[in-house]
Amino acid sequence: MAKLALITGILGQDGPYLAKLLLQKDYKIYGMIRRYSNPNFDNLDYLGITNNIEYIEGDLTDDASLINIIKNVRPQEVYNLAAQSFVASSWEQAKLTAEINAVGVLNLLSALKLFSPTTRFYQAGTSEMFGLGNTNGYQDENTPFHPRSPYGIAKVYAHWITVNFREAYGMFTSNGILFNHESPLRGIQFVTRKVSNAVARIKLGIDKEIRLGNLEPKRDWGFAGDYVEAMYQILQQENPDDYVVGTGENHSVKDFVKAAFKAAAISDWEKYIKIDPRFKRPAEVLNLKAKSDKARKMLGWKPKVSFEQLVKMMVDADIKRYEQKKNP
Ligand code: NAP
Ligand code: F7E
Repeated sequence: MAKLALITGILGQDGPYLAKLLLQKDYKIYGMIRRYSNPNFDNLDYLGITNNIEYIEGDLTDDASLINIIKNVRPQEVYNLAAQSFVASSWEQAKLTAEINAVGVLNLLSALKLFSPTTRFYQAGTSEMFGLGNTNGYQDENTPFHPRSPYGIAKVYAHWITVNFREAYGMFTSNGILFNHESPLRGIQFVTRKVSNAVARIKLGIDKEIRLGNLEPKRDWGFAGDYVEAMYQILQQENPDDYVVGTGENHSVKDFVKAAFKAAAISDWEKYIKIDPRFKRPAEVLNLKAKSDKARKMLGWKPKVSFEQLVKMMVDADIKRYEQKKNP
């Protein structure tokens, strides 16, 4: 019998990569989507798996919809990837961010406790929970949280409520604390995709500049396709637990920009960059770098795609998209 997995956030970046991995392992996948007048299946289409998933309507903020799904599907594994995931918007829509990213997780866990308490649950935690917290320049499972945005704060609640359901009710509930991971499927607002898309447009003569905020923050950027392997492994362990997942290397936004122009063989990158205060944040996270020794040891996980390969993959994919549009 195929294992049943429910993925929330199936239309985002990570959902399609995870679904593809689980399909290769012969899972039956239920993908939860919100009601939209025009749902966007582009990322699933990109990976060629749109028709291999059973879609089910639900919203993390609507607890009755979650109860219905859990009662009807009774999945063996739930991967909770749904979130308002854009940090910058979390200041503009702080309450909504808390309702989805914090209370939404409680809603889903409560539905599981009532109707499927043996289901294994993965919570999509984030390095944004660390914020200013660090231990000698890196973050691991023992580093204190000091979030800097409504997004990070809501995710800290989600982290601890996931731990609490494990401790209070003995449920298999685990947190992956994942550092930034990117891909050609990344949302266009995030800095990596914003840059790869803009570089492609500059390369093809469509645009002449990129408007960015702070170029100094450093992120530990990896490839999303590698990170979904860690999510899967976290739910295959004997016991539930929490894991930091990242490459252990970090680069500034400026480094990413330089690498993207290099990947497109464009020199003098500086002339294309305009600093625009609209893209600066009220509170910034300047330095994120993972120490993933536990994940490497317990999950056997390690990243396969390097920083340079990731940047090139994203720039090449965006150039290809524009070239295909010109020659349909
Ligand atoms: P993403 O591309 O923004 O996808 C998030 C998905 O959540 C979207 O498909 C969105 O649906 C869905 N969603 C939003 N609000 C919802 C609600 N109220 N009910 C149901 N679904 C809802 O994010 P991602 O990059 O794939 O990340 C996946 C998860 O990992 C997120 O929880 C994110 O916070 C976390 N995370 C990401 C990273 C990273 O670097 N990518 C790192 C650490 C943690 P629509 O398509 O309808 O908008
Ligand atoms: O910003 C700086 C910005 O929006 C990265 C989410 O997946 O990863 C992501 O959050 C850095 C920040 O990602 C622009 O100030 C400069 O320092 O790509 P980002 P993020 O905020 O790191 C974590 C792990 C998550 O969990 C989140 O869900 O880049 N930056 N100029 C800019 N950022 C954007 N977006 N746009 C700019 O123009």
